[in-house]
Amino acid sequence: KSVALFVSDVHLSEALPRTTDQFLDFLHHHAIHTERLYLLGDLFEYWAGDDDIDHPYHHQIIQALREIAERGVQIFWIAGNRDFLVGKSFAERTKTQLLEDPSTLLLANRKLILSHGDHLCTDDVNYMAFRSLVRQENWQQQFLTKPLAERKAIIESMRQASSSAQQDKSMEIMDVNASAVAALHQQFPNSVLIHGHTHRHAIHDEAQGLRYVLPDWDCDNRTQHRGGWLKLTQDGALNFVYL
Ligand code: OKV
Ligand code: MN
Repeated sequence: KSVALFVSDVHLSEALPRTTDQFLDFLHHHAIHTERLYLLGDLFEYWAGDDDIDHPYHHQIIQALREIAERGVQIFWIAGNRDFLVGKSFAERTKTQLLEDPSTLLLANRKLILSHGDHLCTDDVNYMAFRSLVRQENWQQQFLTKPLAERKAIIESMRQASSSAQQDKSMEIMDVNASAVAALHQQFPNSVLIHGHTHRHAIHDEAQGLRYVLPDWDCDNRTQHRGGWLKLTQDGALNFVYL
């Protein structure tokens, strides 16, 4: 039995049935055999609010998470930039503990820093401004007063706008900022940083410490790489496992 599994950027969506099946398969056949499951953001392509919890598509994901939680797996959640509107109702339904970004902990004698990773992309000044706005309690309360259908329409239009703008943006601006990473390592010395978001799956052995970047999934438009997760075992070993 492993100590923990770390997964991010599954981007679950009804439009991606292969990805959905792979994730449900991951929960039933792999996550069930770990002590702790860490969901490190962007599990969903987007989350418009906890009042969308009973949507049949969401219901099957939530049931699967709850099932493994009831069978003894401790589930933890760090919000991504797509599913930051996940709230207490989702946490209660899935028996998941919501964590701050970043969160630090000691597991299998390893000091860990867990983050989604978007907060480290400080070169993307426009995104950082947007992030600080939408992460405000007031802003979210206000946004959540809008009808669900209206919120979904707003998010969908943002997605359409960004899919054309993203092409112009240099790839560099989308990666983490080296100084932001160094600062985090300095704040929590001798720790391994685990994050996702950038879709630049890698292990970085830098002066300040190790950085494990989780792979994104996307099993429907399978291109360069495969999805997977990071596994921490009793001996403190960290290994990627691929679909
Ligand atoms: C994804 C990124 C756009 C980077 C918005 C609630 C809000 C979800 C959303 C909207 C944007 C994801 C879902 C997109 C990633 C960008 C620009 C830069 C750096 C809300 C829930 F605000 F309305 F409440 N979003 N989209 N970027 O267009 O796919 O990662 S997105
Ligand atoms: Mn992300």
